[in-house]
Amino acid sequence: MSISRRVLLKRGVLAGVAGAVGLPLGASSRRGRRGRRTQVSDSGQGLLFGYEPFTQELVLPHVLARLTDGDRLDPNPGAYPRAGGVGSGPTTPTGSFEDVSHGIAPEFGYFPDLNQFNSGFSDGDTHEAEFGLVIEETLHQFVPDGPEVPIFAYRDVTQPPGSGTTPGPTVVVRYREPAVLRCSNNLTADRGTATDGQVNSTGNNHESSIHLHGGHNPAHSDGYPDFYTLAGESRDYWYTNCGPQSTDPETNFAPSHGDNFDEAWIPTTLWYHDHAMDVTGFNVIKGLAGFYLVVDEREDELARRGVIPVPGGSYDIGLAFQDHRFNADGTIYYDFLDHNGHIGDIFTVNGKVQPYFNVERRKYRFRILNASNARVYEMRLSSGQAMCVIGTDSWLLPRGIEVESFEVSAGMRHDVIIDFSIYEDGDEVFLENIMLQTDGRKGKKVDPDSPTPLLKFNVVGDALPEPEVQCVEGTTIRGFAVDVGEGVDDDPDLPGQWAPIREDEVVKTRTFRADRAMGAFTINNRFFNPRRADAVPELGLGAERWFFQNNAGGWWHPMHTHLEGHQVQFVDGKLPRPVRRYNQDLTLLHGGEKAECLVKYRSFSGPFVFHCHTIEHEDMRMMGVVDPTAADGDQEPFVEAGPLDGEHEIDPMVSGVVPSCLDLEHDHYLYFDVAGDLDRIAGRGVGFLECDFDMSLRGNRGRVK
Ligand SMILES: [Cu+2]
Repeated sequence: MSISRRVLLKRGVLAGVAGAVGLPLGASSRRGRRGRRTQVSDSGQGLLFGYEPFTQELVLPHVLARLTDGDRLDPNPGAYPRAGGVGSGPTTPTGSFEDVSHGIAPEFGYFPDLNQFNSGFSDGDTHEAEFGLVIEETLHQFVPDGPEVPIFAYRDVTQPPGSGTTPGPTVVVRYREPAVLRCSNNLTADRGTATDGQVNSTGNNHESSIHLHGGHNPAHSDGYPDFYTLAGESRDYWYTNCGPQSTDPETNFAPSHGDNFDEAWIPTTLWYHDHAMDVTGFNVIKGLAGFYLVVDEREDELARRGVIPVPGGSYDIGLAFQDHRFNADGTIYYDFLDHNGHIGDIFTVNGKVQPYFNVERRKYRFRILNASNARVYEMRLSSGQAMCVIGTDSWLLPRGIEVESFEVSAGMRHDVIIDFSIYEDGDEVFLENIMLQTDGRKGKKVDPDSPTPLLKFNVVGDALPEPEVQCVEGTTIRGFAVDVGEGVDDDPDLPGQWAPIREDEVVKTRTFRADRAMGAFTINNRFFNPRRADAVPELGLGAERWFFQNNAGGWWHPMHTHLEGHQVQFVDGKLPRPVRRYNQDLTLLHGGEKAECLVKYRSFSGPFVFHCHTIEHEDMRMMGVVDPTAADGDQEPFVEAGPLDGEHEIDPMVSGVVPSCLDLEHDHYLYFDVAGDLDRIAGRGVGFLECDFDMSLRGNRGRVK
């Protein structure tokens, strides 16, 4: 399957052919109106299966098991790099296996004080938790009594083959509790067929690369698009579960602990999903996504005080929204040639078509994730009741903000409190979408009169004697570390206050234009090239001002930054919506918009990507590479940088690999090195090598490396 897009890229793009057009969408967004019996799919190929909306219950993903004594990862993920020792920074490869230390990045040396537990769980206290995920094909029912549909799923390694789910198991960790997650790709090759009872209908080897969206992790744990976990192999991902190293004493607000971490960026609601080059859209729509929650002391305390429900408890619910199309045989429809973006007419929540959820008459927290490939939702409650937003993307807000609706583009999260105590026993409320959209280009318009209900809440039971969750508009969540005109945190002893990136920290300005060429998508008129850095910030030096500009009105582009989130200052000179004025890792550019963002690159050298999160745009090359690099001291601060300032080639030795490690890694089905990746990619015939994508054929813009 992955070949289609590549063949198309080589033929269509390079020949200057505009993107092919997929099958027309037969259904409007009005399909599936509540209360009516509906044929929920046609996907342009005839009616498929009947389903009465809101007759199946919402399914909650289970929590991924922590591996404990007796079933720990084998082989051991490793320890600190030996050559430099703890705290010494990156090491020079010495030629021994220990240089790489499976699962533990060489860059770990930058993070001597990261682990707040240091329990002795691992050698050198490199990590405090181990997890295992298997990528496999499983059968899934989107509707009761419906066809059993092959999907790609993440499976808890402690569970039997074939039990993978979409979304995958939810990972729950503590702040500053580093973890190793070993991902094994059973799609399919040797492993897929070797596992008893495994469903395996694809016949193809599928590459994967897990990205922890919102995580602050070393480059080779970040899910770089071609740092693959190939079929039949495994990769260790070392997750810091920490914020960035602080570079500024004014915003390093750490009253109680965490001496040198920027607690304004303690992450909360993350998600993991596939990010493999060219095939991310296919892998995600097939099911490869899951929640990843980081809990810190402030959240604990907020729960103790009854401000929010207990994190991860019965009233803290993850909701992953997708839109699907299905083929006539019930399988998932995906058109590799629809470069506008995959749009479906079947709406799922946590992998089930239009489910219901029974709620008590109390406040709930919902972590709403747009896991769709290209759809933009404007979410609201059918009752007109406001929701209290307490977080956007990976971070909690300083204070609760009530809204009647919110816009959520592909990849975004909104963390909201909904109060069901105002309803009576037996009431029904729908979470619904009022953004009309018929293709992947963009939303057509917000139409309050044409809602598509996505999830039904059945309110049941008696009213509670008094509210046990207090959060309302204005309630302090993270609080403000400094007074930005809204006061300061009234509870400064709690960690993790929000702080702005300040103008006087800005040392460089870059502009990234989202545009289009030869039927594919570009940034600054260039296609993604995993071996070319498009921006090279000095690691840990101040902040940068990044303009994301949508050059045309035909497509919307939600721009996503890896490693670090950003703070939007203005969109076309105006303040963004109130809920999107703090920390976020996605900024949606509507037609023609220009967003001014401040961002810092800290802790880890690259390469990392930034890209459009409409996944088909991303797969069609709308990505750039940012490679934060240790300052060499000779760059002038406060300069207006060209957009391609510092462009350079990615060093194939960037992750500290040494060639003699490769055989050992191969024997253990473990690898995460750039050079090894390239060898394997070449051997397997996957991925784009430089020669596959001859930029000189583009003709008119030069700058060819
Ligand atoms: Cu886009």
